[in-house]
Amino acid sequence: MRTQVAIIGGGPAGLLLGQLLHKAGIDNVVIERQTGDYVQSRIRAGVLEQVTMDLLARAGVDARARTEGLPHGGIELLFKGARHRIDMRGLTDGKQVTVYGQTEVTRDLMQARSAAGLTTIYCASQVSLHDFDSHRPRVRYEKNGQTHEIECDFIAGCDGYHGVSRASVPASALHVYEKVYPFGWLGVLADVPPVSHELIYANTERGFALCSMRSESRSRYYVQVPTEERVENWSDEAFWNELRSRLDPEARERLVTGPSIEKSIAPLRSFVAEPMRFGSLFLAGDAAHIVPPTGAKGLNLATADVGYLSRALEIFYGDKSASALDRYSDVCLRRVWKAERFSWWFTSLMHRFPESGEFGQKIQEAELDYLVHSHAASTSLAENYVGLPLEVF
Ligand code: RFL
Ligand code: PHB
Repeated sequence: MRTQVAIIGGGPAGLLLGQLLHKAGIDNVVIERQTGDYVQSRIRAGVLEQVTMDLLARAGVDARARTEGLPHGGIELLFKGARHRIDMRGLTDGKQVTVYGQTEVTRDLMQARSAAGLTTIYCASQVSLHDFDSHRPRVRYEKNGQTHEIECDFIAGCDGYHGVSRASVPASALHVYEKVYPFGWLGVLADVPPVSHELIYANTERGFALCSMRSESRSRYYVQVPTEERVENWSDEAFWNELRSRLDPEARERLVTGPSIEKSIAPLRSFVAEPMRFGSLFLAGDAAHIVPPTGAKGLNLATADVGYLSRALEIFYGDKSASALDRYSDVCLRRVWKAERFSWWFTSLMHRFPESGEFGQKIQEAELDYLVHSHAASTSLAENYVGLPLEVF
């Protein structure tokens, strides 16, 4: 088989890239290790920046996100037992985020891909990347006991943190920056109405908590737990009790509980691999960088990467110029590092760090007090949360 761009990974980054390229008349194939059902069932991100909404529109897959997504113009910060609203819309000239689950984004992209008749190879095993230091790279994989090969012009590595793309690059060509946090998020999804109409990020002496949602009738809640915690140790009742203990009295009163639909623990990590391009191989999304979820930036960074990559490939095929492809890594990394900084800062501000003790808690509370009362500090939080603008090539 031959294609212009072989996309490794059929998560949101790979699928969105495929759709953007298709719109630009660039042929592509997506190679995914899992089944489509598996990809669609992963519960992850929930908050889309305007930049992501604009990219979904460019790809022609924003209809449902626009009608069913919930526009949010503010968030609430809870500390010392009281909630304070950050008016993101007011502080950023009307910008907002859209609460719309990654599962739904993935579903919309999968439907658009199959409606357009584009090739997606699910259940591909032993995926391997070859000759990406040349202009004739190839991807090999096995399916149903047979080995297949795809010849292409470029490979897009959109296969997430554990994927094969980054792992195929010689270690000496990569610089990896990493910070692992000593805690994770225990998350629960439940068909109960959200405790509040906006997201609540809580700093408490028992640790961080987040009240999020997927719709008016489906809630997503998280509590900080030690890294070594196991999800089997958490009954629904234990989870609700812990969440309740981290809320303010009014929210505690309003919290509606119910059986969990999903419960899992996500470790927290900051990670960047530089550069994001090796010859004909381009890394995008979680394959190149991870942020802790506190700032809701992971999916949004992934969509921004593929927004740049699709434009650079359009310029390559349309204008016969490789100049935008040559700038891809630098342009992405500038934005990536700003999101890394923001996510690290917001994580550090909101979580309980075992080693920092009472002093650390007091310092966090003082910073939060400053943050919610200082126009400058609130504006900085708001403009990062709604998402920094995309650079133009
Ligand atoms: P994905 O989603 O991991 O998709 C990669 C795909 O590649 C496939 N794959 C392979 N395919 C072929 N061959 C191989 N060898 C392969 N190895 C892997 C995988 O099966 C998969 O289908 O990466 P992508 O597309 O870069 O997307 C990134 C996002 O998924 C991620 O950044 C976000 O979910 C992070 N995140 C959040 N981001 C936000 O922007 N806003 C949020 O509110 C938000 N909340 C979250 C989050 C992540 C969380 N977890 C579980 C880590 C909340 C949580 C709890
Ligand atoms: C979510 O709804 O899953 C979510 C929302 C905000 C975050 C992280 C996750 O910062």
